[in-house]
Amino acid sequence: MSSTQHNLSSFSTDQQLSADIRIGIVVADWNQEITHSLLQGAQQTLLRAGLTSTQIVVKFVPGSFELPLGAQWLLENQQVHAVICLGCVIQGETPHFTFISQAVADGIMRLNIDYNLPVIFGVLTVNSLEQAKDRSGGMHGNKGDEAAYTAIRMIALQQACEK
Ligand code: RBF
Repeated sequence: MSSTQHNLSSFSTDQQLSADIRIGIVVADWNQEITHSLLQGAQQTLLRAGLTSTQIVVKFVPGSFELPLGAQWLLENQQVHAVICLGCVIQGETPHFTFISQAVADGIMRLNIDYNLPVIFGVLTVNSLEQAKDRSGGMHGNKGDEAAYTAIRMIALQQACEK
């Protein structure tokens, strides 16, 4: 997702969703400068796809480690058809980067399977703040935007498979 070769930020929004669709977004406040830009990108994309703000539920958690539990609460209580998880983990001098990134990826994958609904991994795992900026509205697009697009595609796929 986050590479120089692969940038979905210039996708087309021809996939229109029905009026009863609700999408949750969980945002980690850690590295807020980055994650709130990811949120802006995701919200813009959902609105462009035809959702209204009442169809989008946004909740904040302290850090990326808390994203899976926040997503689970949305799935349990907010009747959402998908959840987008947005975070930014920056490589530091401690092994925290590896533990947090792995835990979040595992937790989010588990939710996908357990709830049979799309839970989107919109977490930047980068070496520097610079790389994070490039991917949250900079030269490599906005991965929040791409995460929202992925949610829309997966909801549409699920609906197509159910027909
Ligand atoms: N949360 C993030 O979302 N991104 C980070 O880069 C990040 N780095 C952390 C580094 C350390 C040393 C610690 C202790 C926490 C970090 N967290 C980070 C917060 C983490 O996701 C979580 O909120 C806390 O560990 C509380 O469970």
